[in-house]
Amino acid sequence: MARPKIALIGAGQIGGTLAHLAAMKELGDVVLFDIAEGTPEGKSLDIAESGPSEGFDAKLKGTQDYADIAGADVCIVTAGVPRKPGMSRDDLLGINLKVMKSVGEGIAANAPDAFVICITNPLDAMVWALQKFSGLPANKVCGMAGVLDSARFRHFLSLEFDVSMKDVTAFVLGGHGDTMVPSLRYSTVAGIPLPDLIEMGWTTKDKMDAIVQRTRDGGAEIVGLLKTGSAYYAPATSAIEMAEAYLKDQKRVLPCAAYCDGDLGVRDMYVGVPTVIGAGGIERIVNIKLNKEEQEMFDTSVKAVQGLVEACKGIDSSLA
Ligand code: A3D
Repeated sequence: MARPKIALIGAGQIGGTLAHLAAMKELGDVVLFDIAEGTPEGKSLDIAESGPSEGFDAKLKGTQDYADIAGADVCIVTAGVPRKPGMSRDDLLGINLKVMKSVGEGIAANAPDAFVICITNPLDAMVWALQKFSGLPANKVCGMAGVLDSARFRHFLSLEFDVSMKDVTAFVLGGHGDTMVPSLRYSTVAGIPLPDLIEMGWTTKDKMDAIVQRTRDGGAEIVGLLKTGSAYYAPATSAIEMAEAYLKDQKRVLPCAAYCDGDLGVRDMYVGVPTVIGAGGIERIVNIKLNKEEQEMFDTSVKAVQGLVEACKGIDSSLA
């Protein structure tokens, strides 16, 4: 059986890391696409030359030609610009919307059967626009944010409790922005919900609130440290987790930006919700019950995403 084909649209910091991870995990052959001449070719060759030492079997190709992504099983989109210190994700909207139009057309023409994972910010609005521009079925187009935001939350919780990150589960819902909703009730250590751990004296509500805020600011914390761009190792790892769930039909339960049309009360929008990812793409949205406080936070987050979607419609009339 032929190896799966993974197309990475954007060969910058995240794109290069995605290519390295996909090859090392032998998820398939990798095509790295970018408009910057030489970058995808150079990164592909460099990663291919790590193959003999690592011992993986995967072909890598760098290109500026969309024809090379033909028949891709998975497309992961990072094309666009990242933020710099002082910028919010929303400041990227105008420029990255134009990029989504060309990427959507390129995918529609060459890889219409692919499972598409968008990472470009502002995430929830960009994945919404990418699905519209590409015309691919909504269950085959999703955005990576929840896995990363939850991983950040899990990491901080594991430090607080001094336990393995493997035993910490967490859910972050809503839009991938300052209003995201890290849920205490649905986050656990080995199945014990965080509110119970507060009652057990393992931690305090104040400490949990501080960790929730650090999670919300997780992207900005790294932008502030790097100064020249945004995070890329953990974002790439998170998207690879989603791609692997699709390629291996793992039926993983992962939070991601999925198309909601009535789910959790959201209409015609992409927003972070728990999903099941398998060979059918986004196979199911898990319609969890939110309490009053969570629902208010979720609604605020959805409103923020709605504002960005309306801004997209204002910029590109074909989306209206
Ligand atoms: P960067 O290293 O700048 O790579 C972006 C690449 O896109 C560059 O190589 C560009 O040449 C290329 N590019 C620009 N326009 C096009 C185009 N029209 N077609 C093809 N390629 C193009 O950025 P990065 O890899 O650090 O980040 C990529 C995106 O991911 C940014 O928008 C970030 O804001 C976003 N990001 C999202 C998350 C989430 O959790 C959602 C996390 C981190 C970064």
